[in-house]
Formats: sequence, C-alpha cells, structure tokens
Amino acid sequence: MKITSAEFKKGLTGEDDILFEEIPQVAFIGRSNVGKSSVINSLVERRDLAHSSPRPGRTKEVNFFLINKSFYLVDLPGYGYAEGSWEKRDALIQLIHWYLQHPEANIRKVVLIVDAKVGLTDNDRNMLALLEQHKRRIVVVANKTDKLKPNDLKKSLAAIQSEIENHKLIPYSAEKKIGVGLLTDEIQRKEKTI
Ligand SMILES: Nc1nc2c(ncn2[C@@H]2O[C@H](COP(=O)(O)OP(=O)(O)OP(=O)(O)O)[C@@H](O)[C@H]2O)c(=O)[nH]1
Ligand SMILES: [Mg+2]
Repeated sequence: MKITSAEFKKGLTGEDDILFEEIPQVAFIGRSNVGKSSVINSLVERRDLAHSSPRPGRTKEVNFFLINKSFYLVDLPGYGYAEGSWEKRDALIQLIHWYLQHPEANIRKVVLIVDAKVGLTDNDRNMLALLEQHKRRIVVVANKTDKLKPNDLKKSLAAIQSEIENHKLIPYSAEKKIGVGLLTDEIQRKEKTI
C-alpha cells in the first residue's frame, strides 16, 4: 500500500499518552548516522520530515510520525555515537531502551538499520539480541548500498545475512531510493516475517 500522508505528531523524552494508543508503531533503530531519519524520509517521499544531518547525534527524541492516519513510524536516536558528554549519551541510550522495552507500546515491528559497508557492529549485535529477547518482529535494512561496488555489496550482504540468520534483510539506499517498495510493504505487514 502506498504512503499517502505523513505528519509529525510528537517528540518524546519520557512517558506519554501516545504510547498507550492502539495505533501500531513501527520503530527505526540503529547506530547514530546510519540513516534512520533519511530512510523514513525516503519512505514518505519528504526531504526533511524527520530531521537528518551529516553529523551523528541528530535525533534526540523518540519522534512519532503518523502515516496514512493508520500507523506510526517512530524515529529513534542512534547508539554508538562517541562524542558529547557521557551523561547525555547515557540518557539517549536509556531513552532508546526504555521505548523498545515499553510494556504497553503497540510496537508492530522494529526496523534495525545497519550500514551496508560496515556490516553489524557489536552495538548492532547487542541490539538484535535485545530485540529477539523481547520477541519483537524484526526486519533488517542494509542502508547506504550506493557506497559499494556491486561485487563488494554482494559480499557484504551475504555476511550480514549470515549474521542475522533468518531475519529478513532489505538492501537499501535512502539516497538513491533503492528498496523503498520492499520496505513499504514490509512495515505494513502485521505477521512475523521470519
Ligand atoms: N550515501 C548515502 N548517504 C546516506 C544514506 N542515508 C543517509 N545518508 C547520510 O547519512 C547521514 C546521516 O543520516 P541521518 O538520517 O541523519 O542518520 P540517523 O541514523 O538518523 O542519525 P542520528 O539521528 O544521529 O542517529 C546524512 O548525511 C545522510 O545524508 C544513503 O542511503 N546513502
Ligand atoms: Mg536521526
């Protein structure tokens, strides 16, 4: 189904009524600067609905975007960002974990975005394990495929797939709009994909 409307609803830094709504949420998680906000923009065909930046640490709240008036895309802050004060980083990590483990939030699916060139980092592996532990439905997106030559991309995708085992992997480029159709279908599917 095509995305026909998208509007920013709220940026959360803690408990909020929106979490308790029945409207399903699709969360985007991954390391800082991997392109979470850019992937959301590419899905909704808007340049800067979710604010992106060449500098890591851009997204600092749990941002809710209402799509087709029927579900939320949730843009999260990233992990693995080395700059800034320890307290600030720690607060962002806590915010991410608080949201992803929220007992009431109706999280339909979690989109784990990794860098196609870098592959999974230890932080990505830990996040995947946490999501599996919480029985979240997971789809993995390998973003920035435009940065790799076809042969290198093939190798990199194979390595990522073997690490994530049976989870679905979608090669993606927010910049070149590659994978948009596949991911649009995936986030609207209610059933488990593994
Ligand atoms: N080449 C290329 N660059 C991309 C792609 N997607 C995102 N970028 C760039 O990567 C940088 C980070 O993008 P963001 O969307 O802000 O990343 P983020 O994961 O939301 O980052 P935080 O909010 O800091 O966690 C920006 O300079 C984007 O233009 C892509 O598919 N290809
Ligand atoms: Mg962001």
